[in-house]
Amino acid sequence: MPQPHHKNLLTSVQMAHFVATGAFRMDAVVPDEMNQEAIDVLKAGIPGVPYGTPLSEAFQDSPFVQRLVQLPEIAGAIHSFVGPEPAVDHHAVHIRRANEGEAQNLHGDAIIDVRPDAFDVQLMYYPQEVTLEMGGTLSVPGSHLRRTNETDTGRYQNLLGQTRLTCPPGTVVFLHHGIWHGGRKNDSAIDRYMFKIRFNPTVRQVRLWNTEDLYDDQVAAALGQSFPWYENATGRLEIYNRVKLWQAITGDDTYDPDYWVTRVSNRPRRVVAQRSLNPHAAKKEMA
Ligand SMILES: O=C(O)CCC(=O)C(=O)O
Repeated sequence: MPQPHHKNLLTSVQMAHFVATGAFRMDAVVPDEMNQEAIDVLKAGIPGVPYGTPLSEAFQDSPFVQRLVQLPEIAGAIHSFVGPEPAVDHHAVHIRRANEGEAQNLHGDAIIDVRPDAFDVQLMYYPQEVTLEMGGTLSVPGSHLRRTNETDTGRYQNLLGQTRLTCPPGTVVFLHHGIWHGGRKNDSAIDRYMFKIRFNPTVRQVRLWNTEDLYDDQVAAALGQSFPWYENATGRLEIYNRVKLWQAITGDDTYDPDYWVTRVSNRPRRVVAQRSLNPHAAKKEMA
């Protein structure tokens, strides 16, 4: 895959937004002529790709998908999240049928995966306009670092602050692998299509985006945001988890705007005790 131009990489503020919310949305980023073609391509099905195939070698039989991932803004975002030459984990065409009468429960797309310093990203491409009736993907901002297992989140309904995607044609949403999400009930007369690819990084995810604004105040503001479904106390853990992830992907483990990580990792080494800490030596000192 050609290296994306610097200007197509995400900024630090955009990356911080992703680290805080678990999602990044690019409205109408795919041109209309591709969106027009897409439904027929997705209806025909996208041939399988063996797990772990490097992106540049994947989708040899799917020129449409190759064009999709090579669009400069999309290539720039993929590079920013997972770096050059990620591996394709899997891909799928998701269809919510017209008036199908069912919704998916909330779920994450893998077993518990709490890597604190790495993540997979899922590209979701919506070729059509998605209206509220069409059952756009439900997702829960800020849920991606919470430790729950795959479909167990299905017991939760209607979390405060959840979002249901409505979007113009050609929208791409990138999701952190852990985010709670689910396709909603399609109450419209139109089948709703979405194409998803999950990418695994093959390099350490450190400073893969445009870092010119690394210490912009808006980075701290993005990382510190809360969401209405968070508990007063446990919600703070999400901020802690995010800062840990941000430290890992920036390579700066001193960055901690509200000192949550600093507090709980504070283990000073300097000993100022008057007497020796070795009990045998201490006995001798007493004698
Ligand atoms: O169809 C959708 O909106 C979401 C489907 C999905 O992400 C899934 O099945 O994991």
